[in-house]
Amino acid sequence: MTKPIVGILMGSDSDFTIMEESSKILKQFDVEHEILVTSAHRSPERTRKYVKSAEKKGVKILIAGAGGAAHLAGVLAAESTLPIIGVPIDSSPLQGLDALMSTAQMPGGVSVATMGIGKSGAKNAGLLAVQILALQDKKLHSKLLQYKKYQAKEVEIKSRKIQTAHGRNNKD
Ligand code: RP5
Repeated sequence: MTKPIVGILMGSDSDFTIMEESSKILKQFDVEHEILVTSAHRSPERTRKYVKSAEKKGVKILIAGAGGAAHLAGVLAAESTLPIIGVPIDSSPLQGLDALMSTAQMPGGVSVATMGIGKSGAKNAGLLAVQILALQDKKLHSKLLQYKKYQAKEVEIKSRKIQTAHGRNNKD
């Protein structure tokens, strides 16, 4: 196995169904990554140790998903100069709004790129990681161009299906 360039962290195993969306995108673009559970609050020492070891082994970007009073991304940003992408998870009674605020409202001087709440946020976190890496990687850049083309084609196909069904409805 080659070395991971992206680390996907999450505060609890209960976040995995959301955070696997980041992993799916990275797999789609053949970006080596590792996944682990570590918590800013429940395992602060493990979190700190991981950041230091990740930097040493060549990880370039960290994605952090957490719910509730979500501080995982912020703590990683405090401990590291790597780009940190935060994903707010809708795991609390406040449905992720608390996590969104906690992740986004960082003090000036400590930067976290905060995605939207939940699955689409996790997907976009993976995509943003790919886009950052593509700045230095032509192959990845051309895969991104293909991805966008495919996505635009899919919209056309969906539109055609709706238009066809609508045409049928009009004749009924
Ligand atoms: C947060 O608390 C985790 O990121 C998770 O979203 C939430 C609930 O964790 P569990 O109680 O399910 O372990 O720290």
